[in-house]
Amino acid sequence: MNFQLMKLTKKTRAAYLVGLLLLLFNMSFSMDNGYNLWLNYGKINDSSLLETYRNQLQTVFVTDGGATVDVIKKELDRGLGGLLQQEVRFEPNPTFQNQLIVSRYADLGEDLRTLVDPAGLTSEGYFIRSIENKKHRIVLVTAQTDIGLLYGTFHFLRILQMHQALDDLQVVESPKVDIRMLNHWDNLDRSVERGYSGFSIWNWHMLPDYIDQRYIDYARANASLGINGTALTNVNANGLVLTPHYLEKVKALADVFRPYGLKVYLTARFSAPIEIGGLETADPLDADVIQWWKDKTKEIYDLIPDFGGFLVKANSEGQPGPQNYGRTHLDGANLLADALRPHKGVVIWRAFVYSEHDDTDRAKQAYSEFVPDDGKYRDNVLIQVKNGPIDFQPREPFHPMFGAMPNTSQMMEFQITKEYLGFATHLVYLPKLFEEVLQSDTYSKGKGSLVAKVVDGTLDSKKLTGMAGVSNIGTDANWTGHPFGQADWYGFGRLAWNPYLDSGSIAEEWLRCTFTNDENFVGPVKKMMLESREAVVNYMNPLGLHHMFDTNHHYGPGPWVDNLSRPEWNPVYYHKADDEGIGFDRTKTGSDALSQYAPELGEKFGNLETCPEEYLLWFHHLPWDYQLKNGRTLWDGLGIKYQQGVDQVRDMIKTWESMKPFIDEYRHNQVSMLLGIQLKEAKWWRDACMLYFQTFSKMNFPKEMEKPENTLEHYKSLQFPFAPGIRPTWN
Ligand code: BDP
Repeated sequence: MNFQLMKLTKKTRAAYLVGLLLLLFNMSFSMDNGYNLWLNYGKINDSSLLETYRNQLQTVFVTDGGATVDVIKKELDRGLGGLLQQEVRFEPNPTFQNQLIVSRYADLGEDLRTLVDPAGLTSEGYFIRSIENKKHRIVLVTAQTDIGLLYGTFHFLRILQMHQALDDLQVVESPKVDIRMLNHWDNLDRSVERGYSGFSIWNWHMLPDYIDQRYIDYARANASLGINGTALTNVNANGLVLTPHYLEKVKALADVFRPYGLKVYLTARFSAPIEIGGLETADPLDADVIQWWKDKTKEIYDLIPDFGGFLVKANSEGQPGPQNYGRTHLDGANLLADALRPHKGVVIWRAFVYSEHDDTDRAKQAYSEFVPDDGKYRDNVLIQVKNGPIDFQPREPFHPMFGAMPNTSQMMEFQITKEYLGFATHLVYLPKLFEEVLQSDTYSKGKGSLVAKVVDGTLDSKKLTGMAGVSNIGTDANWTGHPFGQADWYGFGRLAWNPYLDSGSIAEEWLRCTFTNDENFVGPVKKMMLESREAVVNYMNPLGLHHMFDTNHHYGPGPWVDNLSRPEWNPVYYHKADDEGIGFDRTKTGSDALSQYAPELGEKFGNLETCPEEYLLWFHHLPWDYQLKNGRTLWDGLGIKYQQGVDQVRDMIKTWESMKPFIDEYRHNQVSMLLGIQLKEAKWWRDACMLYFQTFSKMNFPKEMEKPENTLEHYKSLQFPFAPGIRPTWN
């Protein structure tokens, strides 16, 4: 190549070089694989804005400090260097001349101190202020702690990413929730239960000596949102992670995460004292068992002094637990709480329990097991409750335990991975779903007792609060499989920081930071994201239907499945379609699950006049010719909703196709192909469900509905033994 160039004239050589550079530039433009997530510090193309920023941020001063301060400097170097496309000039001292100052509150000079009031800041909070100093400008980021400074730094960079003015910054932020964590359902063999974006990012085999760059970027991404905890392992736990061999590996991860404010948690298998401890029992009241957990916990803290604590799934779906010994969840949780207390750790005990030996409505079982013990749990126990009473469905009413345990710390559990919402194939913007749950009114202390207030603890003055999200992260180049899956991780983090944020603003932030600030892109794509959640409800589970997913892998429709060993694992248990009608009667005439809600809601949902149609078949079994509010029969209404879901995906495709000019070809193309699959699968859901329900209703499809593309027999015959995310064989 060089030799060839040598023979060309100077002019042609220059032309070749320019061509080559353009090609490289184009390639990088058209091949963004999404690895940088929303921390995309691409150059600001608006030249006047770039000039203004460059002028206002001529130098940077960062306070002295340890590892977290080093991280802050690195992030600023990367962020400002990328956005402003110039070398970042760090000054050893404040110059107060067009400078960014990042400094702990205690280190500020008197003149700056008077400008901020630290009283309102928690240890993780921060201020960002712009200050005029004679002819100069200062942007000040200050906090009580280094972690607060790190969070403030990320927020500041986001302001630049979103091209906002620096002239009048008055940001005061503190997280509203204490524990903001991801739950990885990752197994030690690197498979991920309900994971659709590759393998587990934890390379257990090569830890502790090999530190993958991904661990660092994972910590950066989480810190940029304020996520401060990560449970590394599956709730269907393997006791091996508590053995010295693995704890060394966990320590290596904890050491990487520490400067980013990210604490490590582990799932504790309740029978670990037997499996790895050599005891004969795991009875929570047995003296040897109590001692074993104390010793094990101490061993962990000797390695990881800031270890967060244990996350436990017990007596649920075959997992061992205190009930194996005739004890209760309370006994189990308090056992671990006592072991953790001297080290300031917490137990996060999951309320996702239901039993095949209990023939009451599955939706009622968790409440019945936990609520009577309200107030008896130790103060370092949090009960982690899924957002809805069944299981992460496209739509559920909020879980009745929210608001029903005023004297126990409760933690929200959302699922970020889309087990029941189209895997990593469908574009469904989950923060819209999270927002709906958080904004639901429990009425537990009268009107306005929002789930968000239970989560942030303000409703009952709780001392310890938390929100968890089941991770959608894997080894895929872009972390989440679907490029828009990143928005779910992002949105979860933002809502964990502040459960009152609105999902629209979050979508906008994410789009601007991830793709572009071009309004022609942000407006339509934000709209598409916000509508995508209702689309999936329509084409999968309209009008309050739920859990109609095919067996085990949960890929696609299986409303006909009725042969599984446990009744509540069969979709027929949930829709109860028969010749008379369809739906689960949870009123007094049925399972009476409604009585677990506040009386105001019991009345509202129980009365057909006032029950919102989106929960209709969740709470009622209704005849096929029941008349909906628009005058159409329930049967027609179902078909119309299914069709609407399909049409909404068509609209999404149309919107996305017109977005081509605004973003890189690579991600545009990825999303286009995925939307194509989403459309195919939306039709599959519509056709399979409507054909199956027609065997009961015996009515014609409404005229609005397109003709099914295949027969019911065809849909029933589909098998997917290797669908991703399948449950591994549990221990
Ligand atoms: C169910 C999943 C299963 C999980 C369980 C849980 O299918 O893989 O183990 O939730 O949350 O939805 O424990």
